[in-house]
Amino acid sequence: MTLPADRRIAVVTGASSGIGAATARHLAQAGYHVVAAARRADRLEELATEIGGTAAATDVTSEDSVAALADLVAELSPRGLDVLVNNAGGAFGATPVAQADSDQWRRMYDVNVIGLMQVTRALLPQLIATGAGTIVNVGSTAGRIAYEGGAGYTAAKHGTQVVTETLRLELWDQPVRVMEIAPGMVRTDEFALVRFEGDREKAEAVYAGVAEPLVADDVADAITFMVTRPPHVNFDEVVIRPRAQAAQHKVHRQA
Ligand code: 8X3
Repeated sequence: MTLPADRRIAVVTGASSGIGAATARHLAQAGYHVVAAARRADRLEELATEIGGTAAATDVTSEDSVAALADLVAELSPRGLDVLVNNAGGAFGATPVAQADSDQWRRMYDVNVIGLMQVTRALLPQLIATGAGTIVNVGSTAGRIAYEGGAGYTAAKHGTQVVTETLRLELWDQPVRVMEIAPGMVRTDEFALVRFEGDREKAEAVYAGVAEPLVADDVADAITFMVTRPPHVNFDEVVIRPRAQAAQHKVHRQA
């Protein structure tokens, strides 16, 4: 299928749940044809049907899989790609450095940094081709600070941040904006559960007593605002937290 030449198109990675799925919905609402990319094909099909987009079963850590995603985008939109939201990422484990699990650290670097690079590298020519491409990398407040037990994740998310900054410098003369959104405490179905390997009690404790953590829709709403500004307007970085989180360790919790 080829989209009409005037149809704007966006790719969202990690679109099977949480911030990615919400962003896919919000961008579709804003008029984009959304290519929802993630590993879990069944969830993507459902989402794609709901939003009238395209499902793309993709593992961002695999170069072949990412090449197939780029081919799919080229087929859908020969004129190029308008928006790329690099959202695929995650935290695995929360152990102190002294007990760190090397495989968890590798997986975090792989998805939060290398995966983001691979998707960006593959889709960049298509972003340039439209004459007004936008990249939004989903970082984290974990890419700004340090916290106990967080080093594997904070190191990876600092990586996301610095790759974003580097790319903006490298693309200074190209028609592509490079933005980062860095969310703090966002309550999603999976982030904390994945981090604590399915331990519901530990996952719940992250949000305990916080009346209103951010939800995925809040972040998706901000991303949609950022990408729908005129093409010369670049949000270098947006840090977004719930009001109850004044700083990483300063969280208002009710008993
Ligand atoms: C999620 C923010 O506080 O869990 O990216 O590191 S935090």
